[in-house]
Amino acid sequence: MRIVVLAGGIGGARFLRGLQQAAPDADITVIGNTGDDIHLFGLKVCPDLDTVMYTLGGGINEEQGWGRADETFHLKEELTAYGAGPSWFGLGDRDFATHIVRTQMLSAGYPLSAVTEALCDRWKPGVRLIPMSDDRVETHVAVEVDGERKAVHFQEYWVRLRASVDAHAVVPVGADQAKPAPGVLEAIASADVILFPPSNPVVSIGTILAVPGIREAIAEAGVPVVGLSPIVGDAPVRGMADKVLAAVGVESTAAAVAEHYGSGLLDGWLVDTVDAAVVERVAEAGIRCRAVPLMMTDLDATAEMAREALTLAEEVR
Ligand code: GDP
Ligand code: FO1
Ligand code: CA
Repeated sequence: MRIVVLAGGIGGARFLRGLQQAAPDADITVIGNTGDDIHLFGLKVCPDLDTVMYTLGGGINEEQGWGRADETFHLKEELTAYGAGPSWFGLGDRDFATHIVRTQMLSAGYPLSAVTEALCDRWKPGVRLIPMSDDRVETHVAVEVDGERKAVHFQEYWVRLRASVDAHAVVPVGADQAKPAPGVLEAIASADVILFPPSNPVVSIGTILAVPGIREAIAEAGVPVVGLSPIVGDAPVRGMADKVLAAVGVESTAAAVAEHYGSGLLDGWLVDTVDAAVVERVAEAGIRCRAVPLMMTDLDATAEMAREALTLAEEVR
């Protein structure tokens, strides 16, 4: 079975581990979000691609969910001593090596998709990980600070500001001109099932869908498209997704997120058992819906979520 998964960082990566356990023989292609990417100290950092690669490859800091295990921060301390910022973004020594190799290869002319493949040669994530695009896309967030309206990089909004100010707009800068990376449309066209893990609907999956051609390819693939809600009990399980959902006019509920994707894209939607009351509302929107436990507390619970998603996919096929 060929499964395509659109993934952000932590939510996507953790779900993928469960999917690998639930469907060990499946051929899984992951289309990764690159809107979170940022250039720091002359290096290209791809947080969501790295989170997937490290999580599936056994190198992730499990508690934190991003960055490397057994990490040290000597380089960051030295940079800070020179006054070279930003100091609010925690790049560790081991992680720096990834960004150095990536930047070196990009400078030599390799596209990001080829670089990601090369990095995965080391980590062996057990999936084919493709960035959504080889072209530069950078999510910016329009905010108002001290009465002044300005746009900041997504990482500045998320990590430095901790989404503490309201987001007025979320813009995937460059997306309208970006092309899907090689292999993306082919993987979608030959998929047996397409899954939206419980990733951020706006700045992870929304950004991937903003690359011209990807949304259309999914809608036209003619195979089941099933998503899992990242919103449980009217709040994100983790992080500040509610702030960016508000920016695009979507309430933070499992039903509203399903309606936001819409029946033109989604065939099936899983909500958590605490949200069982919305199953009917989602069904009325033309999306087959079921309430099952959606907390990725451990690998077995996550694998069960993946099994439920694949079962729902069979029902809508
Ligand atoms: P990021 O790029 O690291 O922010 O990760 P993603 O975009 O892939 O996923 C972020 C989303 O994962 C957040 O909105 C969380 O609500 C969601 N999430 C995290 N853990 C869980 C979980 O155990 N269950 C569900 N349903 N969602 C989760
Ligand atoms: N998240 C943080 O909250 N603080 C950090 O200092 C931070 C550093 C960082 C470095 C490398 C990397 O791959 C990810 C990092 N993240 C950090 C996570 C990342 O920015 C976020 O998880 C996502 O992009 C939010 O969607
Ligand atoms: Ca992210």
